[in-house]
Amino acid sequence: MKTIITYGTFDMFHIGHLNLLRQLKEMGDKVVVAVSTDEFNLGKGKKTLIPYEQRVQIVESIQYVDLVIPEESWEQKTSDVEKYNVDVFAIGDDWEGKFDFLKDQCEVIYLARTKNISTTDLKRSLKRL
Ligand code: C2G
Repeated sequence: MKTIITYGTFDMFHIGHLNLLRQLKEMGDKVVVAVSTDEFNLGKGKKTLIPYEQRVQIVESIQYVDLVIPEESWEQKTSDVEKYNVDVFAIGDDWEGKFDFLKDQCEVIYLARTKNISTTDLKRSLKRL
């Protein structure tokens, strides 16, 4: 049983998020997704549009996802990898190199982001409507 974990806000869920989660399911058997809480996001300087509970429900309904947990701190990744017997940590390459410290515990993979879509762009487009 190969377990993959990833972390993210998944605000205004879009094809970039779906492409990432699909790739994770193709890589392993169990996909664990840590969804950033609203409070944690404020710490990232990100104001989420869609509240945490709704973002959890949306991610939980994605066929590629097996388990959703809260992301509440930067530090939890190390203990999550142990707690969920994670084989692979994967995230988009906008984070390239940032989580290499996990290489002592599991494989670390940075996946190419989907081009021409981001929550930031979606918010900007909405403002122009
Ligand atoms: N993503 C992608 N392509 C896009 C947009 C996003 O592949 N066009 C990926 C990101 O690289 C990330 C995931 O989708 O792996 C979730 O993106 P965000 O919700 O923007 O995640 P972020 O706020 O960067 O949170 O501890 C890590 C952080 O919680 C990551």
